[in-house]
Amino acid sequence: MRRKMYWGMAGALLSLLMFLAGCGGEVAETAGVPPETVTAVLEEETPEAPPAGIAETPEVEETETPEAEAAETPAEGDAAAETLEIGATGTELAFTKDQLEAPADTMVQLTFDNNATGLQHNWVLVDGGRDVADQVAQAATGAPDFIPESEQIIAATETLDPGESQTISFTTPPPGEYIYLCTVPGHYQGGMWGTLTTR
Ligand SMILES: [Cu+2]
Repeated sequence: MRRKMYWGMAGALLSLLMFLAGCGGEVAETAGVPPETVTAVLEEETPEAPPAGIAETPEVEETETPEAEAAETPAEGDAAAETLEIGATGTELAFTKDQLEAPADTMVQLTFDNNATGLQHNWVLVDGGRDVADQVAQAATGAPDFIPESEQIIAATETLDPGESQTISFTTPPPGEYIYLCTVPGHYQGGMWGTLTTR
């Protein structure tokens, strides 16, 4: 009875040892994870350096400066820098001045006062001398308000009734002498003209 138990226990112990040995052998074979695998995964996740072509320097657009024009010298005061005054009085076919002077190529203001008695008058500056004034006066006869459409006219007031006044602005022509006249029929021929000298 006791012997059977011994051998039985010994057999069980042997079986246990063999089992443990077997298990240990299996664990040792499967537990080994190659370290190279982990390293390889880590290297793949490392972000790649950007290609050299992407790192281009962004172009800087040249921007216009709208302040440049605004910074120019303001033209304030230029319009009224030069003023001229002329008129007509009574029943004379004549201007109050037969000579005017002004700087050349300059914006000027001219005021024409028609203080005549019962006569319409105007003030018309032509681009030339007496010959040009003759042509304009002739063309004025049939023109509305006696002001003909003409490239030979530099500046003109309207034809004003007695007591009316008008101020006009215009750019004076290059240095020279230019005829001004009244184009109401018969007035230029009666002597209503003068000379503007620009310097
Ligand atoms: Cu007149």
